[in-house]
Amino acid sequence: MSSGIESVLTETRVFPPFPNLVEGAAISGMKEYQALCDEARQSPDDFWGRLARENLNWTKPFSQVLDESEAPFYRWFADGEMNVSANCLDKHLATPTANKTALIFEADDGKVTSVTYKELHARVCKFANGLKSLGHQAGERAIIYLPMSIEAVVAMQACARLGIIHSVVFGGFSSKSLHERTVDVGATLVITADEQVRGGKSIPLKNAVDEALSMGGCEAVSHVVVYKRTGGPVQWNEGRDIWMNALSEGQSDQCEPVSLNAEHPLFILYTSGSTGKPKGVQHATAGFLLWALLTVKWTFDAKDSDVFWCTADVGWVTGHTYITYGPLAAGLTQVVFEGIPTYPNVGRFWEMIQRHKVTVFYTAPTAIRSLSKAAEGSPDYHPREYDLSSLRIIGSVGEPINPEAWMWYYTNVGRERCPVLDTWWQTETGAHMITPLPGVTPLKPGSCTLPLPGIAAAVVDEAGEPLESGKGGFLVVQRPWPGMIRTIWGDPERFKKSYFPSELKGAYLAGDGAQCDADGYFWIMGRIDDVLNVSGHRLGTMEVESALVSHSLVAEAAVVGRPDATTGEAVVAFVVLNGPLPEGAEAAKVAKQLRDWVAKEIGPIAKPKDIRFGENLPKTRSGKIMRRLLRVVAQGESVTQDVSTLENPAILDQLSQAW
Ligand code: 6R9
Repeated sequence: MSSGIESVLTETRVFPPFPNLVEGAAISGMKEYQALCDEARQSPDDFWGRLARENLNWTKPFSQVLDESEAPFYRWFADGEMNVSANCLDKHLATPTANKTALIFEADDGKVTSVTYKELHARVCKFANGLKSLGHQAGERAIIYLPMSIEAVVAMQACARLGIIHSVVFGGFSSKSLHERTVDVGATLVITADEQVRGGKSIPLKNAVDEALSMGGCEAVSHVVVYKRTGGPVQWNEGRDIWMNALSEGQSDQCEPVSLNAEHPLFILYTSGSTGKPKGVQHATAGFLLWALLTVKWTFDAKDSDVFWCTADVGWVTGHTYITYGPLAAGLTQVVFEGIPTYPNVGRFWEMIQRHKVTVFYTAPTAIRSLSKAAEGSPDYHPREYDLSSLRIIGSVGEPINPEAWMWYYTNVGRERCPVLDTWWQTETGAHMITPLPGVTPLKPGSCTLPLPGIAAAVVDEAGEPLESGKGGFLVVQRPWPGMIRTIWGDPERFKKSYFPSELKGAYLAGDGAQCDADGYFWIMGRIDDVLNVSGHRLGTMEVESALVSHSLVAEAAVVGRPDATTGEAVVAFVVLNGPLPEGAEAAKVAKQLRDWVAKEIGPIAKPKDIRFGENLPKTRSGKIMRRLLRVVAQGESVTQDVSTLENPAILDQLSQAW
């Protein structure tokens, strides 16, 4: 299956919307979509103000929609007050939704537990009261390092209820990454579990927290709350550590949601940028929830009868927007999944869709590509062996989906009767930005199609000038929107420089390359910066390089991406050792050592697939590493470009051997 850009650019198939999904859709038909786009363009304040009043419950109404006085530090609904948790839970209590299932949790071993909205509300209140009893309050920061569980949703919602700003760290990140984030965010509270379980294996989490907190700089952390997931062994720090169930036990199931300013930070989520240090993307209370809820309604055309399943982890933004917040605000029943798609077999996803009668399924291209490959080899677990008739919409997120994977998904999972929604968005955008709508958009495999109403997306050149169709350039958003990033935690200058460079005339720079076709459809071409996308996870090349050079054996390292048929991109590292050039078994041994080191420093997702050793790296005479050439070498191709500016052209041969 090719994942190259060539197949995207020659794509001509078009799939019109299914009539049964047009009728009664939240946005029904191209005319209605156009009318909303026009309303947003002509009077954006009225448009967003109306939607904010219609969709959110306010404890204090706002009088101004958008405050641009400190642009690009935009403020939305800034004198209004509300509470996100009240808008996800309390608002349903007086309606029939109170007794509806909110979460169907399926654990790694297949065990299913569910909670209604009323029960979830009670659990969130009890836990919030527990946190209050420890003295935690609005404005503090909590690190959440939990496996997928009902408890993860409870922890996030409880923080939101009290105005504690959460920063979720993916359970696959190392103690070193956890430490870095705990220090940067200035956490006073950590919520974790004894262990997590993936594919039948237990992996410690509490140990990693203990390790992170012992690295120094985390003295502000006064409590570590531990969810007992497996009962595995943990060290106990009396006075600091407390079991999650013990904390909730005996607490009242009523906890008044704190009325918070619309701009109060709801969460900080770290994501990779083009330097070694991840960025703490800060989102605001009201604007984020509005955008999360609206996109659940618009993109997924949410119906009361839906069973929604987003397969992401709450450690990523997709899990924030489309597990913890959006679907609950919309009152949906949703599936929350702990395991991996290949355990106990590669039919796990299809079996779960069948078991829970999932109607809206949202996953990542990397999962689709690996499951399509697996299904061809294990016909018993092919999606055609399962009853997937409950599905009405299937979505994709995280990276470009190549037309071949799109067609496989459309044919085998959607059975040619469900639209594939290729949703383009980012941690920074809060929720979907460019995506098909089931009741509106003719689909073209490989294109994320058209921007949502209110989203002024465009493709521009270096000077910020719009490009004509067919020309590749920078993807930008020319007007602010409520769900946008507010700043980088603790680094407003970096926020301005990364996202609002002065040449672009005030537009938001997404960091992706794109082009529009003659129908105005967007085709995303991947990152324009030094950010890789491995299995839908963002990874800075600099982050991996810093991890490598921090190893005592390594003198210098350069990391590039290489297209990969399953993971989208793979990490290839070029390494110069302090000692002599290793060969044979010695090279294989050092390569393994370095891979394990990267896993320990950042997390297993950052492990280089190939490591290449050289006595030096290809450099220009001024000493710049020629990454362009390294990308060619990484793909196993011979360099045909002009290498006359290279100081040391012979080095390219040395670097072609993969370990
Ligand atoms: C939601 C999420 C964002 C980056 C983004 C882009 C890539 C995401 C995509 C896509 C093409 C899509 N990306 N969705 N590229 N088509 N439908 O993934 O957030 O982890 O911040 O990654 O992912 O490169 O810039 P995040």
